[in-house]
Amino acid sequence: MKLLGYWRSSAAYRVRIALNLKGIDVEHSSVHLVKEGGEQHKADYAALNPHELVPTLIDAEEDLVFSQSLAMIEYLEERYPQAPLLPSSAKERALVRAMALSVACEIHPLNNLRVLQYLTGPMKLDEASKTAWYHHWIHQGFAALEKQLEQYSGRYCFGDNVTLVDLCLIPQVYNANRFAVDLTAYPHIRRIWDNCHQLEAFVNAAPEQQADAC
Ligand SMILES: N[C@@H](CCC(=O)N[C@@H](CS)C(=O)NCC(=O)O)C(=O)O
Repeated sequence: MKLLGYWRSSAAYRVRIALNLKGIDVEHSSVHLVKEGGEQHKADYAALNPHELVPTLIDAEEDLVFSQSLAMIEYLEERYPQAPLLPSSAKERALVRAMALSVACEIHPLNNLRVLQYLTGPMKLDEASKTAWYHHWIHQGFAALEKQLEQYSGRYCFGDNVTLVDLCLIPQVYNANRFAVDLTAYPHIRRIWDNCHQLEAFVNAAPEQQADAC
């Protein structure tokens, strides 16, 4: 299998954590999101992923090329059930997926590179306004998630086992730190960040550990 990603991509980071937790070895290939206007927009990449976003996962054995990090993680979960990332009951799986999607659908897309570029480009916002936009959506999403963590978290986001929620949360926190968001109001999020970083799978998936980090 081959994962086309980028060291700072939160979505690729989610998949890297899943691969590490499950002990799956894949080839990594870098798609530079900024160089020369972004390699994700080049014709050869767009032919693989018409959304022009990373990651893309290729499983040549299955003649499969697809996008969307959560679809990739669910695919890995089905093919490699070791170190499960979803709980065993339907009720708990629903709760885990809902929390994970609250990061992946309600926070991440609003602060994605192309959205921020659109704000400072065609919409003519200055850097301070762009930063205010970024912080606004992080705070709105994290405040809601913090309440859910109050109810559901244990050592990790959902009880004492790592789940899909942690795979979504940790890259989002990494990104929020990069944009200097004050996370003081979110003690559960900060605690879970610390706990996840006790695990090699998370440490090794971090952007700075990737071969294309610069
Ligand atoms: N929902 C998608 C999001 C993919 C996505 O937004 N990837 C970002 C990096 S985290 C990207 O490629 N951005 C490039 C751009 O905005 O041009 C997923 O989970 O895979």
